Amino acid sequence: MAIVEELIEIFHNARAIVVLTGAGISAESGIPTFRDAQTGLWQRYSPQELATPRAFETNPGLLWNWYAWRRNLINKAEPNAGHKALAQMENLFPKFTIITQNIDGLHQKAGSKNIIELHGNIYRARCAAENLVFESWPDNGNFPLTCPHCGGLVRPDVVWFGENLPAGALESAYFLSNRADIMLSVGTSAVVEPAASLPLVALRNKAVVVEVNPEPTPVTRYAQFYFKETAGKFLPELYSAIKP
Ligand code: BV8
Repeated sequence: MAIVEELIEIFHNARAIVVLTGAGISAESGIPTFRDAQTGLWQRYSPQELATPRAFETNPGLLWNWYAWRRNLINKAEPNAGHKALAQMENLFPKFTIITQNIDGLHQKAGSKNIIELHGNIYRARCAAENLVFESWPDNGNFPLTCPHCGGLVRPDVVWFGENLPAGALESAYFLSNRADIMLSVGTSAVVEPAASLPLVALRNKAVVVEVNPEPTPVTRYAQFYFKETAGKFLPELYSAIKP
C-alpha cells in the first residue's frame, strides 16, 4: 500500500503525534491477541472472564498461572518491525507519545521512551492491600504470593475489567489526545473503554486519525486514513516515507 502524498505532508507539518496501540502490534512478535483463540490449557477460558478482580478473588493461583504462561510467551518475543519503526519515529517530532493497552513491554524493548501504559505491565506485581509495586518476586510457582510487607495478596500490576485505569496514565492519555495533530491507532479492536474513545477525543480536537489494522474497527469510520495492513509491514513503510 503506497503511503499517500497527502498523509506524508500531514506528518511533515505535524508537531504532536499520539499512537494508540493494542495487541495487534505484538501479533507479529508471536504474542496471541485477545481475539485469537487462547491455546492449550487456556482454550476454555475467555480473557474477559479471567482478567477480572472476581477471577482473582475466586482463584488467585489460576490467575497467577495464566499470567506466568503469558509472561513465558512474552519472554520469548522480540519487538517486531512495527515496534521498531515507532521507536525510530519518536525522534522525528517534538512530541511523540505511544499510548499502549499492551502489558508486554515490547515498546520499551524496541527503544521507545515516551510510553503511557494504560493497562499496566505484566513484569510488575503489586500488593493488593497497599499497592506496593514489585519489579521482581520469587517465581517459584508458589502462587498466590503474599506481600512481605503486610501479608496481603500480591497480584499482577495490570488493569482488569471493571477496574479503574491508573489515574495519571489516563489523564496524560486524554491530555495528549486532546492536543494531538495526528492520532495513529494501530492494532486495536477499539472496543475496550476508555482506551477505545481516545481516537474520538483526538478527532474532536481536529486531529487527523490514521488507523492501521487488517480488519476494520469502530474507529475506521472516523479515520481520515485507514490502511488495511499489518503493523509490521505498514509502520516501517510510513517511517521511510516521512523521515527526512
Ligand atoms: C473501566 C490488561 C471504569 C489485562 C485489559 C461492565 C462492567 C464493568 C466494566 C464495563 C462494563 N461494560 C463496559 C465496561 C468497561 C470495560 C469495557 O470496555 N468492556 C468491554 C469488553 C465492553 N472497561 C473496563 O472495565 C476498563 N475499566 O472502564 O473502569 C469502570 C470501573 C468499574 C465499573 C465500570 C467502569 C478496564 C479495561 C482494561 C482491561 N484490561 N488488558 C491483561 O492484559 O490481562 S483489556 C485488553 O483487551 C487490552 O489491554 C485491550 O485494551 C483490550 C482489547 O484488546 P486489543 O488490544 O484491542 O486486542 P484485540 O485482541 O481485541 O484486537 C487485536 C486487534 O489487532 C484486532 O483488531 C486485529 O484485527 C488487529 N491485528 C491483528 N494482527 C495485527 C493487527 N493489527 C495490526 N497488525 C497486525 N499484525
